[in-house]
Amino acid sequence: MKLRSVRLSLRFVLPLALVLGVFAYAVVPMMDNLTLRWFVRDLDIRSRFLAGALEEPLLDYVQQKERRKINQLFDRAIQDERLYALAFCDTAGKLLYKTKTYPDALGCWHTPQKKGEAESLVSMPQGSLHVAASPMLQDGKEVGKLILVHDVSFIEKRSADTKKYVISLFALLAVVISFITVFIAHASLRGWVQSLRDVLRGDILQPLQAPALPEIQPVIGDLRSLLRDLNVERRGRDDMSSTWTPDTLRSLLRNELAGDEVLVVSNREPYIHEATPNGIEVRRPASGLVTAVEAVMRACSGTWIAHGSGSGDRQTVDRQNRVQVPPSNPSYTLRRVWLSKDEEQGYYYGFSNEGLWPLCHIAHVRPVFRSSDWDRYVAVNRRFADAVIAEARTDDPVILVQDYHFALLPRMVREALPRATIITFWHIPWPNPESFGICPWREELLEGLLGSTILGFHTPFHRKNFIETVDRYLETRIEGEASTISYGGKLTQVEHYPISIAWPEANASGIGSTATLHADVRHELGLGEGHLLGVGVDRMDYTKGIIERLQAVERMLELHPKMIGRFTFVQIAAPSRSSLDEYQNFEARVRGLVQRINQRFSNGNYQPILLKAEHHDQDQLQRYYRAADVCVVSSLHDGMNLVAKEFVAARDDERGVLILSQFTGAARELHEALIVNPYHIEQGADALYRALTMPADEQRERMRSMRSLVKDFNVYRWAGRMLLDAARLRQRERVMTKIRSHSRASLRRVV
Ligand code: GDG
Repeated sequence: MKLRSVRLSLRFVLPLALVLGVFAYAVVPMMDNLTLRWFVRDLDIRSRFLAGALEEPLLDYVQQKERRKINQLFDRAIQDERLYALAFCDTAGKLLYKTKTYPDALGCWHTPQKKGEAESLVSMPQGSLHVAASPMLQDGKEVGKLILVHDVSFIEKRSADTKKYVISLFALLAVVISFITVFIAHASLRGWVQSLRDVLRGDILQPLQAPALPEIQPVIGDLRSLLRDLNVERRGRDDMSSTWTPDTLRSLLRNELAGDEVLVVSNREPYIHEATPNGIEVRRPASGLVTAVEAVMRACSGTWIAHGSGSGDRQTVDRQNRVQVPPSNPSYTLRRVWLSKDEEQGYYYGFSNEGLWPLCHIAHVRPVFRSSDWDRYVAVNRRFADAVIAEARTDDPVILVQDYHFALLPRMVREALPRATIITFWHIPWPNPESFGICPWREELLEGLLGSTILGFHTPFHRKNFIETVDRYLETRIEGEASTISYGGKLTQVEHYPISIAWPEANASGIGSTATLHADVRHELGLGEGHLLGVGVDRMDYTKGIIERLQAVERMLELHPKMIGRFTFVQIAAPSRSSLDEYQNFEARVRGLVQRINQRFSNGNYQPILLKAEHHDQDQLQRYYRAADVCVVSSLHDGMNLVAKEFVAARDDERGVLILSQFTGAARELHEALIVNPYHIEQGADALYRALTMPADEQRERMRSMRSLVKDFNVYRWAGRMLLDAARLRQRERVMTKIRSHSRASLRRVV
């Protein structure tokens, strides 16, 4: 790398040095000539001055013919280091007096016809001399001339010195210019490369904290669309079909998986029946996993096995603990598993949410691991594995295992159903090997997961972390290129499948047009029609960056006081894991912060933050998404984040701005969101202000691009890609089984 830079620099430095060299070659003689002329002119003046000074005593002595005194006068005069010799001639041209140093060859020096300073120079064996003759006048009449000879060797010396200095100066100049230019070129190149890298990574914050270089701006749009096309093309090749719908998924199951049965296992159930004074009510949980997998199950039928957590759940199941869902239009079976309070406490709250959840998210909350929780985790994984095995009607079902609650289940099921295709999807980030190493049962968890046929993560980064973790803690064979891990003779394919949502059908929401919603929602909140509205939708969870988001709102109001009274932020925070201390403390902090900010900026009825810490139904969420000017997703760490995609999908008016944390999986796809580092409060505040003042055209352009991506890369494609990969592996497995049984049969015949 260094050698390359040196070579690149030389490619620039050498031509520059050459140009400057040629320049110096032409300039130096010119300079030489010029300085010579200056010196000659100086000597001419000097000679005239000396002649003037000597004239009076000299003429006196000449008149008195005082040869001795004349010699003394001349000798004193040539004490001057540059005056080399003197002579006096009469008007007849006879040399009367001279110093010993005077060259005879000069005689009475006849000034050349064409007078020029350079012509007063003569070359003598003793060196170059400057000769000047000054007429000596007495009473206005010329009585002779004084010839002054100067030694000019010092001029040659100075000229040589000048030459040396000029050449050195040019050389130095060449070096300095080269270095400055090379340095600037390198710095700009690095800036360019960094900007391009940011675009490729999707980290482009422009023009927030780290704006892309202005020179590169025009390239960014092209680059993005090129990347998008590349992505579409690459994924399109894999997916067979470019538009994925429930029908595509159904036909995939029919054609590629021969109608094989599909079983889903997750902790959270898609429909919770609650016993209320008004009878049994159905509730949809606030869960990204449920949002995604439910859409797939509606398309595929099959059985979903989950924890029956609702107070009315037992009353709604049959004797096999099954109920057909969705209640309004049953299309698949929900099989409930019951857990005791103890089991739920240890497996769900304890090991899963006090241990694995903080372990996998970088949110600076320390994981807690207790042996008793681990025991419950093992036992509940066993309970669910047994339920899966019991539900399977064939020996090779397709089983979709969801999330970190069931890391041990894949191996447990594999032992009972070796031919099953087990697809495990890890919905949260996977940490680096050091972080994961904190878990006292790390080897067991990894072994459990490697019971899967396919193991999926949202991003290539999480997949890489997983492979490195396995490499660190287990003896396995890893094929990096194929992304497979071979453990105990079984192969697991590790892939990334970015999850998404079901694209809403046109006019399916039935909640009215964006224009009417805009006014209605503001009216319900007691806000004026033109009031600016921001929204955040999350579970009340410390990984979602709710505190940082509220701090950004506060900072924005500080920096732009004109927004006070004009802007309100609605934070919807569905209760989650609220029996855990960490979550209770977090909620108390959120409430305290909201109160403080509201006290600071409230005015009459105006409050800048409206905290709605309760569960909302999907229609209510859609209303907020569609009425808001900006949606803020500021997770400190998030596997994907579906709220970002839901907001984009809801905006069929192509308006509204998405502010998205760079630490979400979604930020790798939604490049046209305003990407922020949620820890940087000023950056969040700037993004908020920028979103609220963004021109409609820019909103439309960004929104249109994100909508086309989410529409194409929907949840059916997510499931479809995993099922296609599973189908390919099953196909291969079948061929291998046939080959094996053929070769066994041939062997038997031979024996
Ligand atoms: C995990 C990963 C990954 C929210 N409040 C209510 C409500 N919600 C819905 C939203 C959205 C979902 O919950 C939240 O999804 P996220 O993706 O943000 O987050 P997690 O629940 O943490 O999910 C995450 C996801 O799994 C999928 O793989 O994206 O990274 O952490 O759909 O609309 N839904 C209802 N009422 C609410 O009050 N009905």
